[in-house]
Amino acid sequence: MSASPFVSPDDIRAAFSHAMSAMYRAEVPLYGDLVEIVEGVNAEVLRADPGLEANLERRGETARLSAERHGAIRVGTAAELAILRRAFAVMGMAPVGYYDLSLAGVPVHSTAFRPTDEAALRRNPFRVFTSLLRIELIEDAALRETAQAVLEGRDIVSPEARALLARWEAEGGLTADEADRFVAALLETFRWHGDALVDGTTYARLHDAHRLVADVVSFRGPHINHLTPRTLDIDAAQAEMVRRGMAAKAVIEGPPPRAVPILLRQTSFTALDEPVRFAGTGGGTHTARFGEIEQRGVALTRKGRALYDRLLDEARGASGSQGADYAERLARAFQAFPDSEDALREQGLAYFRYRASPNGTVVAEPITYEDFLPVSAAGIFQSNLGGTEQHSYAGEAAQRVFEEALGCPVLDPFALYDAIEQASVEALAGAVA
Ligand code: OOG
Ligand code: NI
Repeated sequence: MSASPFVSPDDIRAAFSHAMSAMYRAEVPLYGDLVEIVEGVNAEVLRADPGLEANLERRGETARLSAERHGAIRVGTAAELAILRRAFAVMGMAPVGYYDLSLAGVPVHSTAFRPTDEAALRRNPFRVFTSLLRIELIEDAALRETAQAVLEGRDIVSPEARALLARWEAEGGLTADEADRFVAALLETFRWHGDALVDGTTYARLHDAHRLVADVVSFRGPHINHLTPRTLDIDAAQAEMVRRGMAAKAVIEGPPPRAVPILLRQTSFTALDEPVRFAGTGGGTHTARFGEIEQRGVALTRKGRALYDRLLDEARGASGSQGADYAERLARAFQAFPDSEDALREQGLAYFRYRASPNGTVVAEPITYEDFLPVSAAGIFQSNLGGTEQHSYAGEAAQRVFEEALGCPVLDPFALYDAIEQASVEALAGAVA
């Protein structure tokens, strides 16, 4: 077997995820505290439950746990989205899923760039929630034109990153040295710059249209706005955040606490006020970057997801609100969601991977959810925009427009989980035959 001269996309992704984490830790020291809390809680959970530890170990999840995180960025134009799609492809990350957030009053739509096959996920599951500004939702035509001009005048990817990207596309890979240079050059795209591209008056007008519009348009590039480590017990991690005096979000997004975790639970601490220098003269502060933690559970089938969506609606009520009794309402609504692995499997609500145990019996293991949740994402956006203003956009899902900007269709997450489950069934049939 001749060795490939190229570094695997999985290794480039792992290096990139590591570099992002180091950069964000330096930019937002509270992120380092969050990582520390999560590591402490995870070690404690594993110590208290050796069965869980063995389970995660066998599924190859322990190794990925401490390296696991997701990030989020926001871009302004179709061209920016398209070049990032190409850059993420170098790292084995493809766009999965479509999230329309306009209905929640946020003028963006989004996808998640992530690895898609089992081996790659096990190696490093780094994912980036990527949102595209829907500039047409800025009502003031003059402001819309100003925003467009600012966005068209910036280049978010450096010449070096572009050159290496072109090389990867032409040669089908990068050597170790090129991969190192690519990671370092692409990292610059996501760095925070306190010097704005716009003057103070323009910033204020963009901010009045929507805080998010100011965040996307005013700066040199799509700074990483949070990086999220994965915890095994989000309630314990949240309690520790509060104990340390972090401004944690009041409500944990997603399903209630359960014996068998499903999908994704998330919480965050509110964004920092950071100093900004405006073009020309003057300065101010900008609120954009924050910290978040997440706990991941089993992926749900279409049927399971429909039940989740229905029960969540029920808990939120007609107003879609999360009032003081929300935790109670959520728990009550989700009593209708079966809470054992057997019931989830027998009723076809969740995805499982099947394998033969050493004594020949078949074991079913939950397949981890790798994606995001639109209602939760809207809650995370809102809690971190710093304000209380309510917007509503008559947004209808615009998936086709998004995909045109992206340059390809997004992958269907259900199809990916189906394929993983199906492959395990076939491998099992092969083993028994
Ligand atoms: C993304 C918010 C969504 C999540 O984990 O659901 C998100 C953003 O604020 O840009 O990160
Ligand atoms: Ni997030």
